[in-house]
Amino acid sequence: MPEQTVVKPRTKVQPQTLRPKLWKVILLNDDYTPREFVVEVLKAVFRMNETQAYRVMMTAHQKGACVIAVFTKDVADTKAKEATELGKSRGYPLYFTTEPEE
Ligand code: TYC
Repeated sequence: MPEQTVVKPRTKVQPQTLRPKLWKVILLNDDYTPREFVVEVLKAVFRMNETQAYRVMMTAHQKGACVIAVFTKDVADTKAKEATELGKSRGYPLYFTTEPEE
């Protein structure tokens, strides 16, 4: 039997990532969408109660934007799209965006 050289690959072991990166869903202010409609969308898509939804809406209204919550990327993208579409279906420029958490 011929001699065999076994070459062991030198692999660098990466520490396992325990948590997937989370993404923020951000509500942006605009001048046209009615306040009450923003509140209804927040309640429907993000399962907020009236008080939470009103606070988030007012923060975006006064500061220009408000972080709503964090999710995995898929869920954040889906919810942002769904909420933006609800506004669009009523002719409003309501806009939700996503960005990775630090
Ligand atoms: N600025 C809007 C108005 O005065 C209300 C509004 C609040 C719209 C928050 C979007 O993300 C928003 N009718």
